[in-house]
Amino acid sequence: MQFTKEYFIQEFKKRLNEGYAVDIKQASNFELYQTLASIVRSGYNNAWHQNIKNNAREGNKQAYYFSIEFLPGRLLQSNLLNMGWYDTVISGLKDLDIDFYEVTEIEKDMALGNGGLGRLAAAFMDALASSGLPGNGNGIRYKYGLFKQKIVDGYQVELPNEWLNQGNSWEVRRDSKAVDIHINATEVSLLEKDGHLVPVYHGGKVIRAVPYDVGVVGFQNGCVNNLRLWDAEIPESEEVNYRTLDERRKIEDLTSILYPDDSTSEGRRLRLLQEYFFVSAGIQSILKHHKKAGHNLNKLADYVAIHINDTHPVLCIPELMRLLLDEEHYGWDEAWEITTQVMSYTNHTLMAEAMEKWPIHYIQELQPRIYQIICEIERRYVESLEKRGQAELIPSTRIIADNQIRMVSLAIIGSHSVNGVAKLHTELMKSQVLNDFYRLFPERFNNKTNGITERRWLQIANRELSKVLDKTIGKTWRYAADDLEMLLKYQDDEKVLKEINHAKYQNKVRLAEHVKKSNGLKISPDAIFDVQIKRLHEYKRQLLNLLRIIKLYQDLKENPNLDIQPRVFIFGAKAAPGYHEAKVIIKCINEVGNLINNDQTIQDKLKVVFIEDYSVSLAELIIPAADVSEQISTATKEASGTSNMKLMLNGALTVATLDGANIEIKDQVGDDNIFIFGLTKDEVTAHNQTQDYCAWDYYNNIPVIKRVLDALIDGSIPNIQVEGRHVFDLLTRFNDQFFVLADFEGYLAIQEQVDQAYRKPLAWAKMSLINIAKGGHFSADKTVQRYAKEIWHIKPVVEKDEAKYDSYQ
Ligand code: GL9
Repeated sequence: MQFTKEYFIQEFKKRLNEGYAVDIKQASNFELYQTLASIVRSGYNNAWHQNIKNNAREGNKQAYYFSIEFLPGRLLQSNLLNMGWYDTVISGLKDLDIDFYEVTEIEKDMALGNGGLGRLAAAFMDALASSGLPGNGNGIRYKYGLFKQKIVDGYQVELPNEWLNQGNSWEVRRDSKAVDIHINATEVSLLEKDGHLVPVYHGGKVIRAVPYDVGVVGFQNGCVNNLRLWDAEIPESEEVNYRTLDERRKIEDLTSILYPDDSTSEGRRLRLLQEYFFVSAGIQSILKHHKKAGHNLNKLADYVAIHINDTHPVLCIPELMRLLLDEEHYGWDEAWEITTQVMSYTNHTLMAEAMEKWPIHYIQELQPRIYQIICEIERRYVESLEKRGQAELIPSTRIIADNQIRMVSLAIIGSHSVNGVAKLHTELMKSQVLNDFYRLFPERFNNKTNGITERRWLQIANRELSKVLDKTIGKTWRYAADDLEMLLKYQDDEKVLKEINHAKYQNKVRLAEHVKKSNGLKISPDAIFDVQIKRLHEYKRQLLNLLRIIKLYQDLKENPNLDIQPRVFIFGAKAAPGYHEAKVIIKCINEVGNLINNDQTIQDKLKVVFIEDYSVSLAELIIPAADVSEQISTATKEASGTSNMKLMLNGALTVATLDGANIEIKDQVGDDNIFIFGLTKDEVTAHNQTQDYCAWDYYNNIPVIKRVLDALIDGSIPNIQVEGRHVFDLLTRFNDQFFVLADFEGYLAIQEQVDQAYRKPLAWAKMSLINIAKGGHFSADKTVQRYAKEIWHIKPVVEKDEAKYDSYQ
């Protein structure tokens, strides 16, 4: 049946009545949202079911993306868009006098991730389905998403994010697919059974993993893939072993919280248990499916590709080995061959402190058999290097060292592919941090530059610009992002340039309204909206931005008539709760903001806004309104970045260091349409090697630096006695690890260019247009297609066929 407006209206009324026994007039937004979601679900469930059956029947090879984080945000709008129902639904609701956008606000973000890494995993889910590729996600159904951030007296306060309180409309619990996991055995012994020696676990407990599946709807192609998130429960047979509430709670805790830290290694046993839990559940479920379809496990790699997203799921490797050896009775060599053919791994960061290492005894206590298997992998690996005459590479690449398991080593040794996430990152991986592995296994290393779901960031988030695009270049860009390049023809067309500026202006008005509500602060859409939105981390250098704000403020105090373009500095950033320095920086940003925002003498030339609780949904509001995109990490530190791509796609101009994917953005838009500054990777590497950097020299010899840093400790910024001193010390006494002072003057100079450029609206709009036009380059569709072809060897199984979502009911 065709999904028409009339049909939708009738169905909507019927379901609202059936579900809630209310009329539209009395219905709450929540009831309206639920009703709408139920119609959407019914619209894709059939395609979802067919997809599962087809893949099984045709024996299609499928990829499974194992990730401890998925950060999809809200799904209502993207599902509607992907089903081709968006306009029909908006118009139908309008007829019913319902404000669609108000209803969408009810949906809680699915925030099962910290930042770029989790968002990328969600983008890949969308892109796989949209490319008709059979690719599924495997992760954890956390009861609490990433913490809710409140700013109280300028400090970050973390509150629980109870996103599941009102249920999740998009998930389906699948009891029949549950699997059991044995943990904490105190001993493993070998027993003979049916002619095989099999390990028997003594002690410990069994946990049941129950999957909740979320349908991932492809863009107007009828392809619905599966995102499987596991929850932990107590199996009935084990209930007697969990007699107290406390004991039961321990199991519930297993999937309660998302680990809120992406860079350090604290509070860890639970995290390791989470890692093993979702890995074991996922692999068991894949093998069950494979066997049920009647395939031989010898042929696993013909049907299954397993992707290890960062090292968190690396136990995939010993877990698959365990199942093949112990349950399926393969010999070691055969099992190892299967495992390495199936596994591939992405590295997402080269920061030493983020490289996972686990104390041996943690793993031993968690699952002794897994530990035995890791030891055997290690033993054979060391032996093979000795045989190859490469014993000198053993210490740096071996898996077990200093009583710890190095997860990166295990990932590389047990996979056939290792990729980085931007050209520079992959190059650094090969030439520096993982160079010894590269020497051993050059053929495994490859680059896959990250991408973004352009449909969400343009068609959903930026409807104003989308309209301008439709009018100017037609609508093909909506499904072929490369067609955005057609815009280049209009780079000197004044009418189009003005329309682009006007769209931006409207988006800025919308953001200004939000800021008025959330921060009680009035900001002018005529000012430059200068945006830095990302996790708070020293290497991302929000501090560099802050120091410049202080400098501007000092200049204005000295000379109130200083001719600068009014600017609103907008920050959105969460700090890991245990990351003290990051929280100190948040406090400083807020207090500098208080000082500046309340100072009448500077005539609204500067404003500083910290938008609390940054999320995917807030990004959808902020990004379309940004004029300037701050991508100012210390060169070599940001593996790729992805907000840089979203912001350029929305026409913001990038102020950037030559780091991560910024370099590829520069290559796309050309030197004239981006503002580059700062130390290069070679200069940073040289400083690190020679240890010649001396922050005090910058402080002592460069007056502008001294003046700004002194403001942190001389009381001129109220309420940061402690925090200001801390930041001052980080930048001087602790020798400014991230070269903020070295890059400060270059940053001031480039920002002066930005200020000048903004004074010429048409020239600015032209640069903006070129950024939009080149944004199609970073589509996640293309990125996953490269993974599919070069790593997973999977093929599209669904061709574009819009009608499939319309065969409704
Ligand atoms: C990250 C990198 O730091 C980013 O540069 C990269 O764009 C993303 C996706 O590849 O991965 N690695 C990492 O641990 N995080 C990243 O964002 N951290 C978080 O997700 C919080």
